Amino acid sequence: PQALYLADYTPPAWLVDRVELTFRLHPSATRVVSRIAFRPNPETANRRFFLHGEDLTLISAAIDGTPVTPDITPEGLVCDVPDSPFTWEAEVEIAPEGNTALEGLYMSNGMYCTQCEAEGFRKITYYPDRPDVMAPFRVRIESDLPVLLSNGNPVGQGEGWAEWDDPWPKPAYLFALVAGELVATSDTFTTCEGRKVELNIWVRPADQGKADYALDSLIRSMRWDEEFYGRAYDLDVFNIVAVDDFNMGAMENKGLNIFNSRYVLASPETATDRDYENIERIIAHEYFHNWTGNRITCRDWFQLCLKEGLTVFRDQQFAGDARSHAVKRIEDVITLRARQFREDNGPLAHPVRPESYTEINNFYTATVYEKGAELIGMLRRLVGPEGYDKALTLYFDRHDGQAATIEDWLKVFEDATGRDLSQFSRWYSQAGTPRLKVTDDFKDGTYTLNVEQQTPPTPGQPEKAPQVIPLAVGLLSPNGDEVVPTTVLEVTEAAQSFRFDGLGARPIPSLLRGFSAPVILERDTNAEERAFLLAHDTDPFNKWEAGRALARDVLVAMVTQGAAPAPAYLDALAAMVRDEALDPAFRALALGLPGEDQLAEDLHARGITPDPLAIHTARERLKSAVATHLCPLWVPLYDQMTCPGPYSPGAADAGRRALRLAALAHMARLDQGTKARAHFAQANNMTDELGALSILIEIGAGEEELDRFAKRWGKDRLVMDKWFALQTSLAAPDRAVSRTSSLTEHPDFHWKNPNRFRAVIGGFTMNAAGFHDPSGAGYDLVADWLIRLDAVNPQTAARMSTAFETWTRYDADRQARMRAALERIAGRDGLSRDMGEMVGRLLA
Ligand code: BAL
Ligand code: ZN
Repeated sequence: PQALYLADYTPPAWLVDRVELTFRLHPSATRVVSRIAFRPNPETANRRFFLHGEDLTLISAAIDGTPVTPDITPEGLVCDVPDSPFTWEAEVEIAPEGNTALEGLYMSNGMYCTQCEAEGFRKITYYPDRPDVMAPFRVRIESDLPVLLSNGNPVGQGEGWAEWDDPWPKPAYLFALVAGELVATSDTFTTCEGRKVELNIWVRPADQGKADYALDSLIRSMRWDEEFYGRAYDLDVFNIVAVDDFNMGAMENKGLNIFNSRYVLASPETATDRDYENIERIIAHEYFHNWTGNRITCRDWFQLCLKEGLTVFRDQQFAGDARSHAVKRIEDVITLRARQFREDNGPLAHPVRPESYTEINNFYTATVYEKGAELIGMLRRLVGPEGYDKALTLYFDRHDGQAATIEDWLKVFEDATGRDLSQFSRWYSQAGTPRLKVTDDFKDGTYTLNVEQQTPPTPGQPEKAPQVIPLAVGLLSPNGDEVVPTTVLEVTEAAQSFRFDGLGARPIPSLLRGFSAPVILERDTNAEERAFLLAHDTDPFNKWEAGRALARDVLVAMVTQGAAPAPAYLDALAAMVRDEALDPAFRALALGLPGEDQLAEDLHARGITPDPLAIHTARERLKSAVATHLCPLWVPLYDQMTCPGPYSPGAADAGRRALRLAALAHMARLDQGTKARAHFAQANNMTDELGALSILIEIGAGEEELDRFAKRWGKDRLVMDKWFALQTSLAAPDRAVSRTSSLTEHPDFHWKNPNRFRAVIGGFTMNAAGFHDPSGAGYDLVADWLIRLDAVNPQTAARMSTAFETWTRYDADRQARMRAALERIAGRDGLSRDMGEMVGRLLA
């Protein structure tokens, strides 16, 4: 397979004015008839007529009614065509029931559905399957199934057929079709432009009643996008369908979003607070794509961050408004560090806008999405909220209906604000996480911050130029007063100093407030300063960060020196837990410890080879020490954090439940799980039930409860995903491999279902000490399953190969075993392009 390069972009030779499709659905022999109006692109001289097409059986083809015989290759077809507008007609046959890759048209539990991003449409019919070819689509579906859906507005239906018309020109990746026995949860929404929109969330009949929260989230998202971005919905219908077999989280097809059912279905008994939060966020994300992605799409797949970074940023803003900005920011940064910083630090590091790829499916990454969103946040910080709003208005005005680039995006900011963004654009092209080294001086009332920036080499990028880094800083006086409120310093040089005059005493700096840039801050400091900031910082993110850094330092000392847990940390934590002025959700987060993988990364960054088992043991010891040291606090906290009234997934109750479960987790280390067992038995919602079960498993108990849970929920596939994931991710290190192996023998391990595979195998890869078992058995187990899944579903298999992306961190023995596992995958005959590219990059 050939790599593609951003630098090689050429415009399409042919443009499409209109697409008409007829689907005659059949599980093993669906016929797709296409009628497509082409015209030459006046901007190019090239007239070669190539249509993408994969795994299609061509039945017939004609140009302006005259049959033609194109040359067919595995990637598509080439045909002689006139040098003027013409109509292409073709009929192809495809077999959706045999489509286990879940790209193109496939079947899930008797339902037909599609996934076309990025390049799935070419598995449905011959077409210029590239995002810069946009056209209106009209679709006729013929099937006996009762619900027949496609993009746009319904324009007709009868016995066994339905027709849909989408007036908005769109690229083929936004095409969608669904046919099945489905029931809707419905409402209407009247837009600020006066359009009455019918909203439907379609689920299988057995799931009826579980779409209310998704519908509520959709209505709130529609309102929010009107209020904060001035964007109204533009069709008469908005349909969402929940599908059980889905590679991604969800997909923003125009007017017909298709969702992984785990991000739609919820009831208090079956979904956790985290599930509700994810549903709200992903419903919003896909809805927001209607403008940032659909009305303005990407010129080519190298520009993926144009729609994804911006849309993630928008969903983060929405969730912050709906819940708590402080808590949301902390959660987002935890995820960013766990996924994106990890990616940026290993062999898979790539720029937010990659410059080459072999399989685009491999670039739906934390870097494109989450770092992409951080870039938007930095832009907003640099130009200010008003400049941002002006730029976005210009973006929508200027590029509506177009397939745009990152250059277009930055230009609207330059034109709207007058700011030169040439240096900022490096954030899109340079991979790696910048390190910011900060030292300080204080003399004669002047405080100086000396800042150096440096970005380590990443694959293909040995040298990095300085980037523009917005560094939000506040200064506190020794008595805890804020003497300099948050100020954004712009770091643009490799080394730079910033002065603050007129200070009465040496201040305590609060740096990188709100995590104002996706960088790693390096500064020599001490536990006293961290404890001071944990107690006094007015910036909630940095308050949390101070506690996190304290915990990390304690854990590093425990792992490397066998030190006892530092009392300064335990005392600071106790004061924080007691502080009733703090949001319970914040306190719950502050009680959390850095993850084992994060600690491995921190040790590696300090030049220490991490031992996953030593990290696991230290972390367990620290949890027990916290439990003992703060012993008098847990029972009162547990009793206080009840949620009176019926279950509500809102932020306030979710925060109380989180803090209550954090108290319960510590109590379990002191009472051998007695209270957690009672909590499990009495739980009337999944957050409490699953929370108590996790606590029991973590202390090596809970087998009986696991059985009870399975008996109760055996028929609910989403709940059973949790049951599987809990066991593989939380099993004790010496039992994780055997537990996972035996779960792969379980009759309900439906490994071709991506959610179940991710629960079992993905869950195991999160169990750092289990996965990195010194025998190498964890690596072999995962490699075996990746090989097996790759043959049926390359996309999901390839994505999970990222479990190996940290292999260079570890000792020589583990490195050799991980390399051997990867080489074994690489050596398989018939390896997919997806997996071939991933293991190639991992081993490079
Ligand atoms: N576009 C793929 C799914 C998502 O990011 O919304
Ligand atoms: Zn998206």
